[in-house]
Amino acid sequence: MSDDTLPDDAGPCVLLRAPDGAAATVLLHGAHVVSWRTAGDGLERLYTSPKARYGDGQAIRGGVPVCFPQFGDRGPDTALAFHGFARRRAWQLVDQGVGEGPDANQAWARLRLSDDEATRALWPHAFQLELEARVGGDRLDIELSVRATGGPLAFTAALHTYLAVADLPAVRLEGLDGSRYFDKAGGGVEATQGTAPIAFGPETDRIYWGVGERVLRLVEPTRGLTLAQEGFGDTVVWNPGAQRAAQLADLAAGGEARFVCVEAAAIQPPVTLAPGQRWQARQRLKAS
Ligand code: TA6
Repeated sequence: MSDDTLPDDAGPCVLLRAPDGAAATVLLHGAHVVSWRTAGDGLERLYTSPKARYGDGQAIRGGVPVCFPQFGDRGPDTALAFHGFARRRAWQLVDQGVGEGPDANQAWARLRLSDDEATRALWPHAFQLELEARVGGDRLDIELSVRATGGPLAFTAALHTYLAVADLPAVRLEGLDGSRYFDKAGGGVEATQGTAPIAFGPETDRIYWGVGERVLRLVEPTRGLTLAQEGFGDTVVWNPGAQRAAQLADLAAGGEARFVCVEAAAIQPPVTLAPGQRWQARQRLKAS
């Protein structure tokens, strides 16, 4: 998906174009990054479902959903929607530019979601959430920050990144060996990852605890991708497999073979902020 293939109901978006041709598309709805193309090969590196639903209140299947103020149903308030409300709401564009900041070759945009009457009805807290996306060369960096603008805050959060893959059976995820994980698809048990890279088949749905700043590698026969995270302690790995995918109305037939979610997450412990305090965390993707 790119700006010229976005459906009309996707709403307003920000187009990021770096001087070297790398590009990304960020919807104001959910501050949702729906497309990332690297410089040179112009290959789409994110998966966004052709059957994704857009518009007010929708959660888009694919791209980079922002989960806040809870990841899944693991959060401060179990009455909140699965993965929270941030991905379902319209954000504001604060600023965008090219060639400033830490990398002069990157195009960037910063979007913001602040509490309002509707969010306070769901979650009675004052907050300011910001997402900054930076694209250039073979890289996409996404930073999420949260400021407690009223009282103290407690939340969980994630960047639920859908990485495009050519052929799921040939994909391997390296770098999580020895990590403890919660195996949701495997019956809700805790386990330890062995030395073999992760392969995909039936549903994989795992939260790897305390991954911290370990660098992960998504390996395919003809391409690869390096993932790093800062400030996010946990990593979630999800692919629905064929059986679960068949129950997801916003996924096209065979769609599960086109992506793997590798998500930078802050789940355990939840993030706690004192009034006025700010938390920030990043996911950095580098294609090869
Ligand atoms: O991150 C993995 C997960 O929490 C899975 O349990 C799975 O349900 C997935 O997210 C997708 O959730 P969604 O609400 O977007 O359908």
